[in-house]
Amino acid sequence: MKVNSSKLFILTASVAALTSGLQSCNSSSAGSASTNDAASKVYVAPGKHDEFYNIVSGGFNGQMSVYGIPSGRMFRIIPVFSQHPENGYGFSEESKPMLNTSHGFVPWDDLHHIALSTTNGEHDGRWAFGNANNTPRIGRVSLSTFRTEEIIEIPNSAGNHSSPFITENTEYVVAGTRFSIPLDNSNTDVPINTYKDNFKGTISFIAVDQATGHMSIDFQLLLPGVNFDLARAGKGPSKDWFFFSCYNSEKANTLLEVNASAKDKDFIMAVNWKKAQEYARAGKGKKVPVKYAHNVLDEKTHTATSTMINEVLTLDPKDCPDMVYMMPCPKSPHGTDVDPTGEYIVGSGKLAATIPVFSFAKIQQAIASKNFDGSYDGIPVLKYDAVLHGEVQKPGLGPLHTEFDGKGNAYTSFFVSSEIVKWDIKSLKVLDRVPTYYSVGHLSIPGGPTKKPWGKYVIAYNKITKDRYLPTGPELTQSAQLYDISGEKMKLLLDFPTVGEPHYAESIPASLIMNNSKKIYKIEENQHPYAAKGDNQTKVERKGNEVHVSMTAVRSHLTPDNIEGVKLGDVVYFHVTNVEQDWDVPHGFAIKGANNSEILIMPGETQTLKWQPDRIGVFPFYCTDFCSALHQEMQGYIRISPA
Ligand code: CUK
Ligand code: CUA
Repeated sequence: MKVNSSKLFILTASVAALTSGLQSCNSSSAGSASTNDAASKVYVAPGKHDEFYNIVSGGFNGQMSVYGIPSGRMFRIIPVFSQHPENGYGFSEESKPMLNTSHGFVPWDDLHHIALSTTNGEHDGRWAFGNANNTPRIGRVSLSTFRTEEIIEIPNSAGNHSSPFITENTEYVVAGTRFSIPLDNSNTDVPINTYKDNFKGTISFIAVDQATGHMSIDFQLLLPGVNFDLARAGKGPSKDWFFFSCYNSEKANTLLEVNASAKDKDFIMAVNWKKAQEYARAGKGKKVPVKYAHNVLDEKTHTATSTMINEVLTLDPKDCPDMVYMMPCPKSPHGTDVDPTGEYIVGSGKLAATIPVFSFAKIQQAIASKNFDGSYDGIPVLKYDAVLHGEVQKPGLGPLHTEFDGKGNAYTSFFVSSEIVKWDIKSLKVLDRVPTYYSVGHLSIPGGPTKKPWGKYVIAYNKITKDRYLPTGPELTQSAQLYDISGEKMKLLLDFPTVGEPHYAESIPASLIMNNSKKIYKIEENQHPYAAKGDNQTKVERKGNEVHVSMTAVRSHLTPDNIEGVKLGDVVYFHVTNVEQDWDVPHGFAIKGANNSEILIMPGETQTLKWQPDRIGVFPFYCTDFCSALHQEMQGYIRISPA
């Protein structure tokens, strides 16, 4: 926030005040569509569907959420790294192991980036990946069930920000550490000011099984102690490469501006991942001891299991020539984005007054000529001028992230000057600019990071909303803004508030979701050990001081609904199976005094609520989800007697 000078803010704010007054009579100069025009473009009539599904990161909320575009309506919150009492995620016995880590149970995180799976560089609607920034992890959400199916922890990492970006066919998801640290298996109790000697950066390449989506860390690159910020894989001609922005090339252990921004340029690191993969296969790597959790949801039992893994294969660029190169990039690059053709790589130096655009063809020539600009910790540095396609001059202040419309245009967000700037990738000419309200972070164009953007809209995710909404206490909502980019000039259509702090988001056509969506879990396929697939299978079983209740839920009763024979000191597990035949009738279950949430059970599945009664008495339980006219009748009692 330091760089967002108040003067600038006042400037944008007054432009905003001006435009809101003028927008209906003078739309083009303000970048806003006229009110009627805008309303008709975002209006989705009752009963009609949105054109795109926008999967938005929840920031410090630790979830993803799903919005309709162009309406901006929120459809669903998908918990990934945070417990979610609404559906019992992270509370039910089945889902708790999903949040296990080498540090134990970690029920919160900070999710910044979404990566939707692609095939041949185009969205395929299979999975959404998200990163945990704080306790390094990657989560994978199924886009057919909208559930988190897998979470893998990343060892030798601290601040998993440069993640989870994917290769063209979702072969790999990457995880680059923001904080360099002493590696897990080294002496980690070192003075912080020995950073330069003891701290390392790493990038993990996580292989994705194409049939199941299951992730495994294939190898990890051991790199200089810079801060990796963001990344993008190449596509088309550059598809074997990955590009990572890095700041703090000074390797300072305190990032007061004088330290971290002392140098004129930081780097974008180019990694030939195909080559890295070959080195890994050829035995060039070294297995090192680490400890990390790998949590997978079983399809048949809907139960997550957590496995601890004890080693990782590391590759050192010193042993692997022609694998990693550094490209100088003006000051503190944040985003690095690759255009749909795969030829242009756009850097965004937060503290630079230009947008550098690199050419993949030139990078290849520079590597072939071996005419380097020295090396950085043994990694060859390419000459800036040799790899540069050109710079967009004076585009705005504080460039962060760039998206593409597939028509040769790039759209870059400017945090400090609160605007989106549209420019031509080939000529580097600025074509248009519109204000955002205010301090925009990421942008998202449907299909924007793929080979085939759908174009049509750009969505800005803003950090600050100031006067856009009535204050809800000192905490205002974060928000998104939708702009029409179908014409030459961008036009603001809609503001919509978001849940949590949105960072990156991706949109795909609703049809992709419709085709892949899973509607029902077949009860015949339910292999949960405590499933009761009909009232005749319900039971109350004692195992020592554990009492397992196999219960059914169906409109409009819970069976059994009178439970006795349980004593204080027992631990009760309510295993509730929803035996509905209709796909859209979930039931809930909650009990008085439980230090837990409810559970929400989809038709065909079994979910378990654990409860330790704290006193003698008769306790009511009930269905929490209004499921039929006899919903209130879905209730029962459990009696707790003295031990
Ligand atoms: S970051 Cu949020 S505005 Cu964490 Cu991708 Cu750039
Ligand atoms: Cu079942 Cu309400």
